[in-house]
Amino acid sequence: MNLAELNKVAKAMVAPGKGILAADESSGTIKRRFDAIGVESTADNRRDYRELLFRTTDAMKNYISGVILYDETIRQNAKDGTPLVKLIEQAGSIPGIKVDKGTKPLPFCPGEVVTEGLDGLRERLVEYRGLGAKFAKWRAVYDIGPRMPSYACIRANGHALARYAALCQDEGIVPIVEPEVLMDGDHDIDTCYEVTEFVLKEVFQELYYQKVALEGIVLKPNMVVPGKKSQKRASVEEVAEKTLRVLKACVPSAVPGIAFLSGGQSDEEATAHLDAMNRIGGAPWKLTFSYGRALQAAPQKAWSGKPENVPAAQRAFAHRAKMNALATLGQWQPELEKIAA
Ligand code: 5MM
Repeated sequence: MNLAELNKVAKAMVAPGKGILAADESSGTIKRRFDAIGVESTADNRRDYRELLFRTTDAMKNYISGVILYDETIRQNAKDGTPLVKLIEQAGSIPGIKVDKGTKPLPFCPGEVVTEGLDGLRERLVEYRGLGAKFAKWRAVYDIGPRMPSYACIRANGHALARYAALCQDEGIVPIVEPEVLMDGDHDIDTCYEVTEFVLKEVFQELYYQKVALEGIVLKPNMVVPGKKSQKRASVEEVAEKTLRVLKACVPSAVPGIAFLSGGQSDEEATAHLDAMNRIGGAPWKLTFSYGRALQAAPQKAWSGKPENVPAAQRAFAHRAKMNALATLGQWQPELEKIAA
């Protein structure tokens, strides 16, 4: 492991004023997204859509430090034959790859899941590195419910995340470590805080046991928010304060950066929360975004599968990328949302 190189890549992924585009929807997820806009999920349509994002040149150059790809996309060429990975590199952005194989039911833990994909991972990492990936991503999922998440779930997922991260570093690839406490359900913000704290403590313990160098990872956590169905809503300030508090309690300062997932927040909420945290300031790590839905919902809707809508979709993507880039600097203002990109 060349720790200096891993640290260099990790720092570039969380560079101030930039963030990560999560475009690693698996086949089932992208089909659901396309269904919502009335587009058939064919390989060509998936290629056309992702190509339009990666060819949003100014936004990619100025605001997107890295792109998380799915296995299909890292092998795909643009319409003119240019590999999609090359488009990302030409924009000065870093290609990465989702390497987990999704979730499976966890034995004896009804309703809970564990992320799989460790078997053969080293070989896949070697192949992905050859295809241009400099970082990888693995997502663990924790649902909040009655007696959930269980300790079995927290331990199994923490262990898998650490095994994945160690393999990545051994192969010279920066691991994005993504423990996602879901915001489904009716729990309040303090329950989210408690579960997030337990999950993060376990993840960092496991990373230590597996000898992962924290200087060479990027953490991708949820923010501390109330469940979507909770009657008790939280202000932007409360979310920012509680998210920062739990991270300070759990994440060592050796970690170069934290790139949040959006998790089902609205586009503007995800931006406002990130902005508020960066306005508070004083954190030992960079705080940025690694959004999927909060970056892509607007361009997907604008595109709707029609070639004539590509410029509008690119404007929508550029706008969200710019808003979130400003949020990484604590310089976003709600009024900026009204100004067309
Ligand atoms: C883009 O979605 C990613 C892949 O999800 P599936 O494996 O379920 O298809 C997902 O891991 C994503 O990177 C993160 O959840 C963050 O995305 P959001 O939309 O929560 O910002």
